[in-house]
Amino acid sequence: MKKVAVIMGSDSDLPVVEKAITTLKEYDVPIEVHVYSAHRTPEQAREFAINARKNGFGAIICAAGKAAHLAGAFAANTTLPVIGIPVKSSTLDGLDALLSTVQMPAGIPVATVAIDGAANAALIAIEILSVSDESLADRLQAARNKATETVLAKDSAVAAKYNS
Ligand code: RP5
Repeated sequence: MKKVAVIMGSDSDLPVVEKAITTLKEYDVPIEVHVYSAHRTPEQAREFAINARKNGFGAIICAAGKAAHLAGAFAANTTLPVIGIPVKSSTLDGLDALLSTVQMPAGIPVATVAIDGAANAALIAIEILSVSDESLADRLQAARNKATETVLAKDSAVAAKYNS
């Protein structure tokens, strides 16, 4: 199975990023986690991105806050899918990171999730790997089925309490 890279701009992003890590581990996806910054360690970030495909990665998750150009910088240096997590780490409540991450010009895409949306970032990466891995596809479907059952059980409970 291809690996997923989980990159964060600072270790201060880790409380948010941990949800992506735990989700990927739940699906037994091999991961590599790094702290690389587009502005503090630009050479290391570039080196990792350039070599990611030949090093066995299938997708790259990049989490960053403030003027968050980490995902864009990675996308500039690889044709692997890059998923951006805007992190709420500033006085602007993550809106700065959201706009910095999502507003990529045509040609260099970053698939951007919600502010602090680390679980969905992991799920998109898993969905990408599932295109060529049927057991992952089955596990994703099983999780969806379970979510449906959970909501239907809640519906029954609420309906039983309030409907006459
Ligand atoms: C961004 O700046 C990081 O991704 C982090 O969200 C934010 C603050 O970084 P630290 O000053 O906490 O290292 O580059």
